[in-house]
Amino acid sequence: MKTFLFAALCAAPLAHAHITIAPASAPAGAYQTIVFKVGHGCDGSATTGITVLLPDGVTAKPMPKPGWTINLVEGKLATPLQIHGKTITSAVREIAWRGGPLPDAYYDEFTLQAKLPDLPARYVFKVGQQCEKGRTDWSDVDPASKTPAPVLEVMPAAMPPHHH
Ligand SMILES: [Cu+2]
Repeated sequence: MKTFLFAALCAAPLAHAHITIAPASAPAGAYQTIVFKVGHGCDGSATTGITVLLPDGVTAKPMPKPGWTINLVEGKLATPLQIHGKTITSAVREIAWRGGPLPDAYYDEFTLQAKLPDLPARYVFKVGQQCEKGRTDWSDVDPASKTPAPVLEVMPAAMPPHHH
């Protein structure tokens, strides 16, 4: 009985899948493939655009997607980053896919490769969803919100093996 109740509670968010991120956690400093999963449109209207805002400390490249064009917006970094031994002061901050339309009855995924920060923390990826009618901003930091922003938990990188 307890098990059943637990399963039912876990299944509830899937029924209304939002826009979610996978994986939910990844090691600090990794080059990580991140997938944004689009579970439905805006109140039944087909999706025509997805815009991902990269959190401070994260740089990323989008994976091209047939039927969708990509627009990158570069901006100044709040904190300069060291990449390949070079100091980077500006980088892509916003990745937008336009296309579709992706009907509300269908599901799709938008992929990027991110260079994760060395600092373990919860990184919030605000996502804008444009639709034929209206839009939804997945930008609330509160996970209990109706429109929570996808969050990636960056974990401490595993210690390198060493010899005794
Ligand atoms: Cu939803």
